[in-house]
Amino acid sequence: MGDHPTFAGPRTFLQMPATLPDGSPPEVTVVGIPFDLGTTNRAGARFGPSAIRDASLMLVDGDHPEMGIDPSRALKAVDAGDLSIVNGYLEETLDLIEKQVEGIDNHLVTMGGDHTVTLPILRAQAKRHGKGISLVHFDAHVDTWKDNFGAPIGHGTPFHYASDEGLIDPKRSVQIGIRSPTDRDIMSYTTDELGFTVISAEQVHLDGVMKVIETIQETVGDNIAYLTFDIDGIDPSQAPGTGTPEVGGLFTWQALAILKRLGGINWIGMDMVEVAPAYDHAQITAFAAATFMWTYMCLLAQKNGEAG
Ligand SMILES: [Mn+2]
Repeated sequence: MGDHPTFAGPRTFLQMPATLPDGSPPEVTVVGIPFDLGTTNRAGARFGPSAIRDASLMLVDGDHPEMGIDPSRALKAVDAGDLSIVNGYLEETLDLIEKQVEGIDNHLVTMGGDHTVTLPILRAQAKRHGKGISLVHFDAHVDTWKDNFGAPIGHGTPFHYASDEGLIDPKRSVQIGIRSPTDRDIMSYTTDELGFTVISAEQVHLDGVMKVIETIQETVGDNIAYLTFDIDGIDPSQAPGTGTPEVGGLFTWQALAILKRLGGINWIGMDMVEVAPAYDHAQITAFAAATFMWTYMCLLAQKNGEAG
């Protein structure tokens, strides 16, 4: 237990500092991305970073109950604030995000923003780690559309471009929670042409989380992997604060049970997108988002062998 209650103290993610007190380089950098120009329905994910930071304060007073780790203590981790954006300009902002991510040479976890932001992050990650990254993708939507209602780019298109540019290897990538209305040609493009393994939300419910974990582990194998978590993968009853909610989604316990068991994967980064606090109730969406990030950071700490 820390030296102050959870409602007091700095309002950064897990109350982490912007730089480490001893001046040493961090192992993990968390940043916010206040951006939502790529949304197709309800905007508001620009406020995701601040909502997730606030909600994360519930997670600073102890170790993960099963993993036995407090990641903000076990890792050399910082919350470096928000990335800069070019307000009102989508493509310029994506270029600027890519440049800023390129400047971060440790493990990057981002929060907030709509799903468009994953594309420049993957471009920067591919420059650093190499192309053909495995994607582990929680979402209600496949996000492989070739355009965004006539615009070339938006939050429904990142994995079309990421596949097209070879940043990710769809044949070693998994989408979990898919259930939105989607034209059949886009579904067959996603599964048959690109080769994504798609696990619908209903399949998660019917098959159970252990089967899902197995499929993810088999598909990704020992490849480098990136976790992209769209909060609308979770059911709107548990994550209403998002722009494009779809009923029948994952419950938070299912996503947590899956995530917690993916420590064997060779992770290179994570984003937590599409949290739009204006549609949230009692912060439940932000609590879910913060807890997924916290759990991911526990996986990283576990890998470092720094339990406790
Ligand atoms: Mn998405």
